[in-house]
Amino acid sequence: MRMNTETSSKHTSKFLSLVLRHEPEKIGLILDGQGWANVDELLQKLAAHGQTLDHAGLQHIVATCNKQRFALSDDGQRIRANQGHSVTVDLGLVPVEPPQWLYHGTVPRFVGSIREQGLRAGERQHVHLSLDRETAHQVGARRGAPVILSVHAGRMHAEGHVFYRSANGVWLTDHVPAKYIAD
Ligand code: HQG
Repeated sequence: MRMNTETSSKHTSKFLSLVLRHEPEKIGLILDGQGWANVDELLQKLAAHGQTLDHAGLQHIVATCNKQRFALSDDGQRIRANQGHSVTVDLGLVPVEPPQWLYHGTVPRFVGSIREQGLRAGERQHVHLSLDRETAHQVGARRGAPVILSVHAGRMHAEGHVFYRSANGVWLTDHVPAKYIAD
């Protein structure tokens, strides 16, 4: 069955997330220290691995991705993921003061462990937090019936924890100790 354009673009976008965040080696791609890949090289390597995409197609994905997962450099010659990496990259994130409360969407099976250990980054470089409950709900719903945890980010910040905001508005921190998660 032939995929329609939207499905195919979503599929390619997911594959881009995979290679730009987690497994660039899957297509022999090399990311620089800040997570950038050369666009021409990316397109060549995607094609060599059966994912044909041209410059216009790539620009379309970057522009229409609902969560603005990708950024092109000003000259358009490089691309990187805005957040979510498991490979070590320096996104040049600048510490910023968070709002008093941020939210984390998860599922019931993780809550016991989270209450004990706090929120851990796991495979990723940071714990991901959302500005509003609705977004956290969507994040949690990827795995099942969502549970939304409220994180006292203002207090964490006052007590020395560092927060960043990614280019697509996700709040990031290294670890959320359990005491900052509201009951
Ligand atoms: C859970 C998507 C047990 C945590 C989303 C989560 C987000 C623990 C899972 C972004 C734990 C990690 C990130 C602990 C955390 N014990 N479980 N101590 N601490 N967890 O995917 O936040 O579509 O790495 O609750 O929209 O779900 O990829 O993190 O369920 O922004 O752009 O461990 O990924 O964005 O899962 O999602 P993830 P996440 P993209």
